[in-house]
Amino acid sequence: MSKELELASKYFPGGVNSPVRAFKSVGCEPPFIKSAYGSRVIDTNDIEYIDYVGTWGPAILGHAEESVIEAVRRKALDGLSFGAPTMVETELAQLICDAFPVIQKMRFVSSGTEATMSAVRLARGFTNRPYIIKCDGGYHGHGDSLLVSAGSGVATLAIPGCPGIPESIASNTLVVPFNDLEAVKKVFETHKDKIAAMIVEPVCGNMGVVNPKDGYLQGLRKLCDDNKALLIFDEVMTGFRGCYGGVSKITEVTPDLTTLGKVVGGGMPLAVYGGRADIMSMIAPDGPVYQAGTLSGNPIAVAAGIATLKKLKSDHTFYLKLLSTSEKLEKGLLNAAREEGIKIQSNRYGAMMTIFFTDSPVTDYESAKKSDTQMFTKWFKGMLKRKIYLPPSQFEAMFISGAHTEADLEKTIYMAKETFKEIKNN
Ligand code: KE4
Repeated sequence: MSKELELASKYFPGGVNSPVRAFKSVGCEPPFIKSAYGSRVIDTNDIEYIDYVGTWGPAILGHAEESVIEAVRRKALDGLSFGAPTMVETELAQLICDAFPVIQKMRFVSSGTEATMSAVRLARGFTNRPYIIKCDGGYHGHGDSLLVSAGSGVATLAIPGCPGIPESIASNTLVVPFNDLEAVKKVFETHKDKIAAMIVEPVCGNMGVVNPKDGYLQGLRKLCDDNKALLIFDEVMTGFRGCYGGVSKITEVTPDLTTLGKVVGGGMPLAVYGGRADIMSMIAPDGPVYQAGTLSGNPIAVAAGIATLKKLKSDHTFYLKLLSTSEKLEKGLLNAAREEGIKIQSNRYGAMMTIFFTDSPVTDYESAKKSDTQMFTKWFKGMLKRKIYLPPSQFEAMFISGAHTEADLEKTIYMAKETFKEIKNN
């Protein structure tokens, strides 16, 4: 065990502050990162990697982007936190409403988990109904209601996703397969007037990237309308990842509530839930649904978010270049695998992508789980050895940033060829 991991493990479970960072699913030790810039991260042994984790999505501009760093530095000089309203929060809210017309009113919180947890409580408070529908393999943070697993069968109530979650809470969540409108229809028929909302990643990122089938999101909108339930788009990962807005903008499907995180905070602890003003008016102090936070809307985090969104908004070629880079990488990896006779699938939404080690299309969690995770592990280790830092799980997404250069892509694809050559024979 590395000396860093050994010491950290004295203080933190697994030596980490979020489980995926421990690299357990790829059976190797994580490098401890000491700094990052652009498309690179540098570990405590001064090894520099081309980074496709991007701190799990926030680093869309690349790490330590100068306008974001300068905004944080300057704001910090004014003091770190006041626990009082500030005008910078209003400025960020205006930017968010401009990018997400489906968000009329919002509340800032400090993590995506807080955002989805609050959105679920709000949906239950607004509809006065107990049940929530989520998709099998969908991840919405570690709130009790959403950290659940599919029960047996399709329309049954969920079971706790881990110890510590009471059956009484888990059983208020219904789990359906992603991309299966019939299953959602059946759940509404079985529990008609008890369903407050369906929460969905409109493009999944946590079973690996899985895109919605044509008509799926539109179908969810209709089923929720027909059953007077709310539709919640969890865009914590997809927000600003495929355009200067969300999947709701691209598909023109309007959710009642949206959650955001990651990019919107520019790498600082900031997330958002918001949507229809009539629903948000239920939130204290305007309404009876309580939600609060000491560091909610923290001015330093807000300054990072403002700088990030302003940078994304001001460069009209940003997304054109980002999507072209992402497409080139995807094509290069597919060709490299094909040349070595290794069967992979690639699912991509904008600048987030997953390479699945399977020869059949991945359209939901069941098909994602058919991937050869041992082959994924060999791929991951081979690329890490070649200084390419990938997400340490088959069921996560690679994130490409505006800082990834042609040279980064060429090196990544070259190293992928070397790795595919190496792993095909053993
Ligand atoms: P956080 O509480 O980690 O800020 O956000 C939870 C969350 C909510 N919704 C979606 C769609 C998410 O992807 C996430 C968090 N994503 C994971 C990566 N798959 C964060 C990485 C981690 O858990 O360390």
